[in-house]
Parts: sequence; structure tokens; C-alpha cells
Amino acid sequence: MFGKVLVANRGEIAVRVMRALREMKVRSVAVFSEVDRGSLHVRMADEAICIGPAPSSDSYLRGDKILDAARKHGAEAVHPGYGFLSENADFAAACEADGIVFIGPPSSAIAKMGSKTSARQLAKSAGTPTPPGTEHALPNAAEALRVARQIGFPVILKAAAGGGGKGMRKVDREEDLEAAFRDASSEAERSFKDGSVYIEKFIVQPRHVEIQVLGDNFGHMIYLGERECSLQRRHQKVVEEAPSPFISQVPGLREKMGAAAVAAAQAAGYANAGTVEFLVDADANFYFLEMNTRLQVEHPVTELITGLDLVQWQLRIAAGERLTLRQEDISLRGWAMECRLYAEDPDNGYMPSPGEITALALPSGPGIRLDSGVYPGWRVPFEYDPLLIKLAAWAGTREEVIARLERALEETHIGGIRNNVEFFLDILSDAAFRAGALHTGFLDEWQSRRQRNAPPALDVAAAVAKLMLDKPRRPRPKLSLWKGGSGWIHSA
Ligand code: MV4
Repeated sequence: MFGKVLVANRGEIAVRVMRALREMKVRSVAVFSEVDRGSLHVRMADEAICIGPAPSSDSYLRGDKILDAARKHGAEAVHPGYGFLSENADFAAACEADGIVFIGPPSSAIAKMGSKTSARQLAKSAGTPTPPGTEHALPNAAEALRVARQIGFPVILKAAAGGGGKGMRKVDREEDLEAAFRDASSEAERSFKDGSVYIEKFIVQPRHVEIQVLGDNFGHMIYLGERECSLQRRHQKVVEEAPSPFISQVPGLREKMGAAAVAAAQAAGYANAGTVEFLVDADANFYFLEMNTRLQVEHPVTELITGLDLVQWQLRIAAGERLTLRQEDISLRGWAMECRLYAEDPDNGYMPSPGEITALALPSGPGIRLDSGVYPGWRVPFEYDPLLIKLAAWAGTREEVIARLERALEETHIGGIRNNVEFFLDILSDAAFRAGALHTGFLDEWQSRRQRNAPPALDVAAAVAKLMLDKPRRPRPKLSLWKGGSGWIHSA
């Protein structure tokens, strides 16, 4: 095992990696920007070094400064976390060239999966189902139209260098294709300096289901079940769970998707932890979308149902150890669900809400897991993604885990900044959500349903009067413990 590892990230994920390092008796080196001097990940590290000003292009994205820091502190390996340099094949290659271990897949596998057309070719060659379409960039709109007629509308144009929804256009009708091709291509050019666009048949109302894979450098790879990530807003996940309610209902589907995910990853020469994303339609057909060549934000739900520590396995595999788990050693137990608590205002367009956390009450008790990067008195900087805390719960069944997560959200109070704690209580109380009827358009539909149901101002007084006369619909109304007291009546 390594003696010292540099963590090239910040916030909750840097803290998560340092916890694994501490348990494995490996020393940790934090890197931080000028605005992160007092951040939790710096306090938790054994050593720390400033790598530049607040903008991430001057600090957390500077591979040269991070490698200098690793050499200076004698770190043998770098853990990139997620985001920042985690899927940068050039950075992984620079680590390899410097003799510093990149804790992740080989740079060649990152590059192969980074190109979405190359990833499609690999998946197809491995026998993993992909949506009908092209495995090469389209030369022009005329060729796009020819293929679209062949596979049938609706279609979707995607940036070859993309991912995460940028440079993507759904097209329903022939007459819209030319303009969509131009838009997708110019957006791709602006975002990725590569205007290449390919085409796929559009899968209608799909679920987003991803398979966690784990492989060593000796050719052995297993899958650790799936995560259901259909609840997204603008391609940002909001709630994740494992297992998927849909996959759990279809006999043999998990095993089929698991084998397909492993085959696609192995075709790229993949090792370490990775995630293969699929779209799943209502008839249980599944299609390869892309592969995420990093540890993901939502990895805790997989850890909760498998009992494995993914970060510890990443470290062991990167250090050259064998993956001693066989597929038949993996069993999924119970249900896990995670909410991403953000410093943002759901009532104001999800605007980020940086500032000082003046008070903080966090849940605990049975089945609760917190991955936090914050503490009271700390100031949330505006320069980075405002993810504060991942709140995850585990229980025996889906129904029980929802109740546990509701209870935990009610115990939570984050003072001084806007946050989305109450927004999650609203989602978790939705009947369709509770029924597990999820798909990638769910949150948009939910949002417009909520707006339609908002009563006109004049009716509010009448509605309040009616509520006061009616028996409460729920035996115990959901209420933050930190607002309006506990419900006990105190004598004066
Ligand atoms: C699709 C699709 C339907 N059909 N591809 C969105 C982000 C990128 N990773 C892929 N995306 C999609 N690709 C085909 N052939 C629908 C989406 C999509 C989506 C996928 C997963 C989660 C949320 C989504 C929201 C809108 C569209």
C-alpha cells in the first residue's frame, strides 16, 4: 500500500477519500486554493499545500501544480475525486509519465471512453446494446437526415466530445433536422472546441440506470449492481437510489446489464472503479449511453447495499493488489437512497446561495450516512459547485428508506444560506415517486405539476380555512424540528 497520497480535490469528496486513507493508515496531502484555506478537507489532511487563487482554472485544474505538490510532499499517488481532473486523460498520462500513480483507470481507457463515438464503437464491439445510430461524426446535415430516415424519428444529435447534455438536440421532425444539426455542432464547438456531432435514435421516457464496475490490473472485473439516477434537473442528479425499483422487478435484467457493462469496460482496457450508464425503456430494453471513468458522487448508495468501501478498493487496486472479490461474493442487501444537499434556492431558479453557514444541525441515528464538506462558521465560496452534504439512508425496503430519509431531513437545519432540504421533503412525499414510477423527465413534469397546482392568491385564505377545519391528511405533518418547535405545548 502507498505511504502517502495527494487528494486533488476539495469539499465532501476530498473528505471522503481522506477517511479511507486514514482507515488504511496512509498519510494524506490536501491541496487547496486561496479561498479554501479554512475548508474541512484541509483540516482533515495530514499535510496541505496551497496551489493557487480561487478560480479552479488557476488551482484545482492545474495538473502541473498538483504534480509539483505531489513531488514536493513525497506522495506516491494522486486521487482525483470527481470533476476537476478526474476524467482528464492528459493529466492521468502526466502522472504515469512522472511515476506518480493516478488512482483511477489507465489514461488510455479514459481517452477511449472520453470520445462518445469511440465509446459507442467499443460497446458495440463488446456486444453491449447501443441506441441505433452512427459510431462516427456526421460530415453534414444531409448525412444526418439520411441516417435519421433510416433509424426513424425522433432522433437525438450529440457532441462526440460531449457528455452531460451539452451540444445535444432532440429532433422530432425532418424539417427541424438541419437547424438542430447547426445548433448542436456550434454548441459543441464552443463547449469542447470540437464541433463533431453524431446521431442516435431517441429513446422515449427512459430511466437512467448505471452499473458500478470494479476491476483490477490483472484482467479481473465485477459489477456491483445498479443505481437508479432518473431524478435529474438539467442533467444534474438530485436523488439517487440503489437498487433500481424497475431493474428489481425484471428477473435476470440486473445480471444481463452487469455482464454488458463489464464487457464494454473491458473492451476499453479498463481497470479500477467505473460506471457504465444505460438508458432503460418501459419494455426493459437497455442501451449503453457512456462510461464515467471516475468515482461518482452517488457511490455511497452502492457502498450501503454492498457493504464495500469503494475508495479503499480503488486504493488497493491502484497499489497493484488483486481484486479478491468474485462476482458470486457480491450480494445486495436492503435499499439505499441519497439526497444532494446544496447551497441553492429552489424557489428562485435554484440560484446558488454562497455565504456563511451560521448554524448546522445534522441528522444521525439508525441507517444514516453523511458525506459532508462543511462545518458551522465556514463560508461557502461562490467559485465552486455548491454541494454541501450528501445525506444517504439505508433500510431494509424502499418504503422504509424513504421514511428514514424523511425523518433525517426533518432533523436537518442549515442556517445562514438558502438550501434545498425542504425541496427534498416535497419530492419524497410525491405519490408517483413513492410508487417508484421514475423516468428522466420526472422532475420537469413534477415541477410543472406543482406550479399548476399552486392556487391563485385569492383562494389561499379559503384553502387555509379549510385546512384548519379538516383533519390532517398525514398523522404527523412533516415539519423541520428547527422551525416552530417540537409540537409539545409548554406552560408559561
Ligand atoms: C439520450 C436520451 C434519449 N435517447 N439518448 C442526456 C445526457 C447525456 N448523458 C445523454 N442524455 C440523453 N441521451 C438517446 N438515444 C435522453 C437523454 C436525456 C437524459 C438521460 C439521462 C438522464 C436525464 C436525461 C434528461 C434528458 C435527456
